[in-house]
Parts: sequence; structure tokens; C-alpha cells
Amino acid sequence: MGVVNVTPDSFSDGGEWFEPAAAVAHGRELLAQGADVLDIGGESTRPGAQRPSVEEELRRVLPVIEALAADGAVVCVDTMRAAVATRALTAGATIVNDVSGGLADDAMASVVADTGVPFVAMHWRGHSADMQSRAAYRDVVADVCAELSARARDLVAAGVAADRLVLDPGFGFAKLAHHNWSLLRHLDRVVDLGHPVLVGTSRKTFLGRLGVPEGGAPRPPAERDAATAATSVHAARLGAWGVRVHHVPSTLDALRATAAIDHAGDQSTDGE
Ligand code: PMM
Repeated sequence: MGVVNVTPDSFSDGGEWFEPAAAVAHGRELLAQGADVLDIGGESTRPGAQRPSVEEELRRVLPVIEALAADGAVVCVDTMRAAVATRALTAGATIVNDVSGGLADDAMASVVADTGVPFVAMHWRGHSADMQSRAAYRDVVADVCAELSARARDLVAAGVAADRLVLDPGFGFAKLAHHNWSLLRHLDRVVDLGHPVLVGTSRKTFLGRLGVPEGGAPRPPAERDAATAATSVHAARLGAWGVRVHHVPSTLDALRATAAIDHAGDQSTDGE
């Protein structure tokens, strides 16, 4: 899944694709590079971010979704708002990705239930303005699994099709670096919840801290793609259904290399 943030302030690529024409061109580039799905969002969820109005969010995403869906792309709308999801689906999106898993807007579950589209429900403990204050866990893997399965149960009870529900542990959302690493290490337990799993580690701050001395500034987002490829390959190995990334070629190459290893023959010599 390739990311198209139509925002002025996303941590990873803020402002780069804010103009509709630039966002559409970027979406096309990601498709040409091998993305299967484009995730298009108009609200930054970086820690401390303020929310745009509904009208502003619609203004950002609708023209981009319309153009890319008209090209034949599989488009996923990244939104916490039922009204935006509804309009995005009419404009050609066919998947809804909600970082709040339906918690930010009571009407989201019924929009998804009524339209029958796949729904990505991420682990979430509150809006970005103060989410890092909620990064307290007894056992992060057990707590995230319990909260995600409670969410899945409530969504299914609200009419969301169980076989179209994708779960995401929410890397970087109300998580400290060591929480993210533990969740990656034990991702098989999220997979064991029985739903497809989406993993979005791409360019997140915990990756930018690798190799940086204690107290040093994290490396800039564009220098986190090798670590993104490594964590995405790990996620795929542990059974993730999808990985959400900004730089498609690096992660795709890493995934292809591991697939080539998996499919290699056992002979150590040719034809002997
Ligand atoms: N991360 C961001 C935005 N949307 N959606 C899902 N399902 N999972 C994520 O981890 C996720 C997301 C924040 O990253 P960005 O600002 O680079 O888009």
C-alpha cells in the first residue's frame, strides 16, 4: 500500500503532495513502482496535530481520489470521519482506513456496514493532539491485542463484515519506541486474532532513532526507508496481509528478495 498524504503537515512527507495535481502524479508514480493499493488521506495524524474541518478534508482528498480511481487504481481513503468516507466511496474509493478504528466517529461503522467495503481498523487511544500521554501499557502486546479484538467484536456487532475487517496495531500511535519494537517482534499474536493485518511502520520516528546516540535528533524521515523495508519484510514474514509505505521501490525490492529466497531450490550445485 503506497501512501499519498494530501496534507500540509504530515511528519513524513508534509506538504510535498498538498496540491491535487502533485498528489495525483505521486499516486501514479507509486502505482508504476508496484503499489497494489493507494492510501489517500487529508488529515495529518502526527503527534500534536490539529484537525482540519470536514470541508477542508473533503477539498483535499476528493479530486485526488476521483482522478486516481478513474485511472483504475484501487483507492483506500484514510479518514476518521464517516462523512468523508461516504463521499470518498462515491468518488471511487473502495476501502476505508480509519486510524481510530471507528472510535472517532460513531457513524463510521454503519457507513462501512451499509456499503460492505473492506475496513482497516487501527489500534487507537485518542486524537493525536495528546495521544502520547496514553502510551502506558501493562503488557503492550497483550493490551493491544485485547483492545483490537474488543474493537473487532464491536464493529462486527455493528454490521461490519468480519471477513472484510483488517486490523492494524497502530505503530507510533500512543506507543513509545520500545512498544513499537515489542509489537513488531510479537506481530504473530496480532495475526492470530484471525483478521488480515496491516502494518504501517513507514518512516516513523522510532526507525529514525536507530544508530543515533542517546539524546541525539532522529534522522529525517526520508532516511528511514531501509529500516522501513526491514520492518516491513519482518511483518510479511510473520503473516501481515499488507504493509503501508511511503517509498514503494525499497520495500518492494526487499519483499521480492525474501520471496526469491523462500522459493529457491535446495540444490547447492547446478544440474549435478
Ligand atoms: N499511520 C499514519 C496514517 N495512517 N493508517 C494505518 N492503517 N496505519 C498506520 O500506521 C498509519 C495510518 C501516519 O503516517 P503518515 O503521516 O506517514 O501517513
